[in-house]
Amino acid sequence: MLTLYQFPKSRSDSIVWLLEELGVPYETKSVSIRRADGTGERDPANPHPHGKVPALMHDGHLVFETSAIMLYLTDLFPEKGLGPAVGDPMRGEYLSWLAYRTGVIEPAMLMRRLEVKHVYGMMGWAPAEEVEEVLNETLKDRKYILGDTFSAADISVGGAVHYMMLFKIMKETPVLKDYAARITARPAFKKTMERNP
Ligand SMILES: N[C@@H](CCC(=O)N[C@@H](CS)C(=O)NCC(=O)O)C(=O)O
Repeated sequence: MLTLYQFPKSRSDSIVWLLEELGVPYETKSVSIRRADGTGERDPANPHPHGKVPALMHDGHLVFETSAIMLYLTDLFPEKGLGPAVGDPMRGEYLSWLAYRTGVIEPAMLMRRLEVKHVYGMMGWAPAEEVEEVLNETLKDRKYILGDTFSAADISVGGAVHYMMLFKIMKETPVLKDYAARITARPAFKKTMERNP
């Protein structure tokens, strides 16, 4: 059994979206988390080592960190075609974009929001403007982040693009707007929004 520890309208929605895309049986357990406004607290029922969401339990084994959970699930259900398998020429790009969401996009955009100055050679990510440039350049001739085929990397990167434009942290451009509209029009995204309104 797959059990997702979640909190509505948080990063765990990406995993709900992926599970809906996969169309596999799963259960969710809603837990409390610490919030930016100082409310909320760690939930002893949450197995995540930092009390964060998402956390996934699969037959008694814990998986945490959004990118790891996404890779775990697309590898677990290769027949669903939501992530290139080992040996596929697109596997490397797939892993890169999965890692890029949490390792580059998120820190760059949060630093912009918090007005923290970027320091090259020290920070393991690029400044927000450079990240926007890379995303716009990559997506200008591509329907999805890997090309013509939708994958979990679109939930990862595209989900971040969608929410960060919505919250005005990322600059809206026609390329990114079209991309976000394309992926959020998917039935699995709509189902996720219905589950966690
Ligand atoms: N790097 C983690 C980040 C997870 C995370 O920070 N989740 C937030 C919700 S969006 C959370 O649980 N915050 C509560 C806390 O920091 O204790 C991942 O990608 O899974």
